[in-house]
Amino acid sequence: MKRLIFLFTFFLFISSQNVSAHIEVSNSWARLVPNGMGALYFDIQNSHSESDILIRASSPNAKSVMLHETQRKDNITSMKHLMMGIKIPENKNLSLKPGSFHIMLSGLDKGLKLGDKIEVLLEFKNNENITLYPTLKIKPPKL
Ligand SMILES: [Cu+2]
Repeated sequence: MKRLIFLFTFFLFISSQNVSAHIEVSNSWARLVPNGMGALYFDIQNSHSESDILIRASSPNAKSVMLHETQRKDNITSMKHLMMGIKIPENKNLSLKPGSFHIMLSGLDKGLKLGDKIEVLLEFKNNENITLYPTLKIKPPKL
């Protein structure tokens, strides 16, 4: 019981640490590809004087959600799983876009179709979590 109270107090302490919201996410959309796979893209604006890290993403609509970067070497395209997260430099705008950083979705709910929205939670090192509701598309929306 003591341990529980300690954990609870610790949790209160953590949640009272005011993590100011300096991360903004916009223009989110997700590409739906066959076999329950998909990729999520968006712009992240870090308006803080310190860098931040997108640590992980998760979704109730997908079995697996991973941070990826598409890389091209000697005309071979591959995807790198970014275990350490994606760094967002201070006072910078970082775009997750086709051919670059993206969130890989696999095992998407069956029955999802173009135009549907999914729910994705983003967790940052120094910012509160952000929930996105990107629409499933095939091609990037014209911005
Ligand atoms: Cu990928």
